[in-house]
Amino acid sequence: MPPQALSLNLNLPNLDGLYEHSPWVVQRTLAQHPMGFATIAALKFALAQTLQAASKDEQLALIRAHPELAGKAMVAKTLTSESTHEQSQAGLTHCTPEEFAHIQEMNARYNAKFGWPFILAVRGPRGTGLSRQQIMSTFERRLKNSIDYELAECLRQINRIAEIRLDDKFHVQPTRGNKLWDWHEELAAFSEPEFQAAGQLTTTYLTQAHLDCAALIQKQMLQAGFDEARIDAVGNVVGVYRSFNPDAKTLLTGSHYDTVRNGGKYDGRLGIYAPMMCVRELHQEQDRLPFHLEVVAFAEEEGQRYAATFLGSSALTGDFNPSWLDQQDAAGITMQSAMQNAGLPASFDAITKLKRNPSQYLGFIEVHIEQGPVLNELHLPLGIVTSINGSVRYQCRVEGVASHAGTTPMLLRTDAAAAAAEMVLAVEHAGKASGNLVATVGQLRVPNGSINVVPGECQFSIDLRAPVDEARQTLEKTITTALEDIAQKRGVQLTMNRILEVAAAPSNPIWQTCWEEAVQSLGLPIHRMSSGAGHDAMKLHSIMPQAMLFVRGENAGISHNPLESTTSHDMDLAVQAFAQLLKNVPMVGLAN
Ligand code: HGY
Ligand code: MN
Ligand code: MN
Repeated sequence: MPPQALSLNLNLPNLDGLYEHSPWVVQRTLAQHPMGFATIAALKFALAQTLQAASKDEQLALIRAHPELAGKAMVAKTLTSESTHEQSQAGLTHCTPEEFAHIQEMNARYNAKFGWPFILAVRGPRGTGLSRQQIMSTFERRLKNSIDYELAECLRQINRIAEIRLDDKFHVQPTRGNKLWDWHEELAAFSEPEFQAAGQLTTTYLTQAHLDCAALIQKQMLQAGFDEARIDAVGNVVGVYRSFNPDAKTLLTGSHYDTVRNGGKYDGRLGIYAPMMCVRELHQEQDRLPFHLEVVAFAEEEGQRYAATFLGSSALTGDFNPSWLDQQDAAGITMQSAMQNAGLPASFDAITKLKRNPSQYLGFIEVHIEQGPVLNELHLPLGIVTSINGSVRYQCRVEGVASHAGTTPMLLRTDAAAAAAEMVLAVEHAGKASGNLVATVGQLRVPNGSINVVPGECQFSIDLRAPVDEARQTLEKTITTALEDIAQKRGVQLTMNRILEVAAAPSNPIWQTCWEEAVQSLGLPIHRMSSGAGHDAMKLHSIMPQAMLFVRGENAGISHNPLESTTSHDMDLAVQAFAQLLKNVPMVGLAN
């Protein structure tokens, strides 16, 4: 089905003041698009492209046209009306003397290092304004960046400032994205105690924080108008919005709500909330789809508490490994007892009943933050996933001989940690030599190590990823051979326990096209890209067609990090794309 041609009839308001003291950005953009624009998103992307294509001198002149935060222009009251509004809304006109002095000092350091003023969209990713504390901590953090990174980040911030100013000019608000933002904030309130105390987000499988998340998502689903929302035998939260046709097939969607330790608020969760928002709107309009919509908040994808990655989606595909029930966490608690404590059946028999019958499903679609820098660099809010890289994970153990650090001569040692260190570098070297594959040692520890003992044991993890399985298998062979040679040379014992292997998952062409047409309907270009991160979609891939939509991340797309972020505008566009896809499904004959 060819995407319907969009009419380029967006009525433009006065766009003066969009880019600080720099009308050329708007003028050049309008001159390059004499036919006009279909949507505000299309206009924003064109403006960002003008900035991207401008000369470095023009980019620097634009950056230097911006006032410092709480700087001389504010004191002298010579800010533009837009900047006055923005800086006062962020409370920068009410700094304490200490805050004012701290900001001045940072302005001086920043200018000395970069040669231009620090630029930050102080109205923030939600559009309601960052606190002074958030502004100052961002300022300190960005002072550590490289020149090139900061130049790109300042241009990103300038586009973000323009994006929010456009809302004012068009009298629009990203209402869906704002609501999604608030849902994420509510969910992020639950974190495991020691992390909560440090202001960090960690919700690993079946901890109290994790159970609180499940209960909240279930409540939010019912409030949004789902016909049912239940917690299943592995802790997935399953919401169903039934079709007007009781015999219809089901479209499956969702993502995970568990997090890595000290993780971000949007990894997984955006893929739950975007479809939930669509159901909320369908329900408000008393509208029903020609297919059932099943939204699953998967209980476990990250494999943090137990080495049972994709546990939630594995239950749906019939891949739940019964041996996982006997796995112990760091405190020696088995998964089965954690399930019992959570009031779950805790039996393999009950879990096997969760397997979905693929013949009743149209497919699986997932929205996820990109977790990388690509969309950020392209100034694109949405991307189309063409394939999810396959991955393999190992837990490795090196056994040497513990001995006295003071009396054991260097040449008589069998040092497990030194051997592991050489192995870690071998993993890195093989990854670098592989081209576009990645190899990571994310965990490295000397169990019960002492400062005055030559380590007798050292444990580390390995995570390998590749878009093509054969390439990953070659890298795997290279690495295992290299590590065995090191073990041999050093006289240590190496055990490598493979704990995960997931094949690369190419997107289903029809569902990928559904995403592409949905994105095009927003007036945005299509950018196709593979996923370096693993997702639940790669598990569902084994039993039904799947395709994913990526959403741009803030802070150059950083993820598995508290800096992980997106904006309410980008989340709003993800919801719009999802809603459009739901409309397109019947047209591509998938809903019969
Ligand atoms: O590791 C991954 O790619 C995913 O975030 N679990
Ligand atoms: Mn993740
Ligand atoms: Mn994820």
